Amino acid sequence: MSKIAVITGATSGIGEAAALRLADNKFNLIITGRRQERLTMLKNKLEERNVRVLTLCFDVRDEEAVNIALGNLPEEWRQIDVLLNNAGLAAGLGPIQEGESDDWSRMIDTNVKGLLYVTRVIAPGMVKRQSGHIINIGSVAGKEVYPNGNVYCATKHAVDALTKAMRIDMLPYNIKVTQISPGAVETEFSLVRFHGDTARAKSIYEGYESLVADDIADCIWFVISRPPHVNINDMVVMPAAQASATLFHKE
Ligand code: NDP
Ligand code: 8X3
Repeated sequence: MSKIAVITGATSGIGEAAALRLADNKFNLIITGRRQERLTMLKNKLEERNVRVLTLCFDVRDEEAVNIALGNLPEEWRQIDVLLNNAGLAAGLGPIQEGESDDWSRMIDTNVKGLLYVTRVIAPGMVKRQSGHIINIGSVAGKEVYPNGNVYCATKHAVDALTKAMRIDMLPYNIKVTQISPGAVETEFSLVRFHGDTARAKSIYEGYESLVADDIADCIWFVISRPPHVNINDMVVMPAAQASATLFHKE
């Protein structure tokens, strides 16, 4: 029987690439995000790969919406094998004394609380079945703190801590918990971070070859496809031209 994966933030970037990769490997998919039009477009693409797809349009910051969408799945969608906690964002890049509290709330509510709300709904079924794999998308920002990254780095450090905590809590139930922590990946991430400033977003990826979403889909598929006795706890992956959060070799 085909396996089922839930992917949060499948409307763009890493989540979308992961959905395509999992469909290529015969996973049926529950894809989520706030943009229904994009979910529908992706569903059509995925169904060309002969898998079943359920789209759920909700904001991960809204606990009630998360519970309604994921807590009332049709019977045939309830046995979730993989949860990819990917939805996330950075908003702004500046010193703490100039921070916008609205940006802070968006990051904390999405990257930390959203991940918790989704996990809280899906994990009990995995525990009951004593089977499953939770994959959290962290970041180099969860390993290091860099200038002006303050709150985004704090949220990804929280993801790092929560991943370790979840692994401990899930240990008795045969549930794998993995974190994948990328460096620079060219997606819509910087466009969102810089509030739609395309030139500034583009400049982040200039002068070196950044990762692309497909590179992270490779990592996601690698961790999912290990044998049952093997868990990848944490995978830090950067462009060859990046050595740390701030150190790049640019042309
Ligand atoms: P994108 O901006 O391309 O994708 C982000 C995805 O998250 C979108 O599908 C978006 O969907 C979804 N999302 C954002 N906010 C919400 C919300 N409130 N509710 C539901 N879905 C939401 O960026 P990436 O693909 O790069 O980002 C994916 C993850 O990777 C994030 O957690 C990010 O922090 C992390 N990451 C990214 C790196 C990079 O360099 N790009 C490096 C390290 C980590 P929609 O807008 O439709 O809701
Ligand atoms: C995204 C990568 O370096 O902008 O998490 O924090 S970085």
